[in-house]
Amino acid sequence: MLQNDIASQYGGAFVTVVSQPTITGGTTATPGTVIPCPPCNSGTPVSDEMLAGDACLLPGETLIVQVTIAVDPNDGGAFFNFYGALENQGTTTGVGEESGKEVEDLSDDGTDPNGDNGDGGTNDPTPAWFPDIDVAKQIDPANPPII
Ligand SMILES: [Ca+2]
Ligand SMILES: [Ca+2]
Repeated sequence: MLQNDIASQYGGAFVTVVSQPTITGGTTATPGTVIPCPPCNSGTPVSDEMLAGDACLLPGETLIVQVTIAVDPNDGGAFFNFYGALENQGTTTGVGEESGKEVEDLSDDGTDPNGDNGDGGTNDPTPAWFPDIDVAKQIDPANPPII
């Protein structure tokens, strides 16, 4: 299972899902199927389950799921961390076919699922930064507006 409750983690900054979750890569031969999230397109919170539970990953195999969302970082209900970034973290769980034991892992910021991605630990949320955009204007005294 792959769970990612983006709406709860982003708060009011989450607007909607732009493109449904899709499997875009990985090394497993049995990636399973993704679960479309129709509630996302109606403006209600995104379903946090992204896989149907039919994926099978052997030790060391990977599966990449991509979803595109729209955000409004200016929403008053946005949840920012101490440094001013939105944060997101997915959780994956599985059951060993032979052991029957349940395992779980939280995502780490970066592309290496086995290491710390060069920062922090192995379970760091991924920050999303939105630079400020400012606009200014002035009247050029050499070319004043015609009134
Ligand atoms: Ca890390
Ligand atoms: Ca991890």
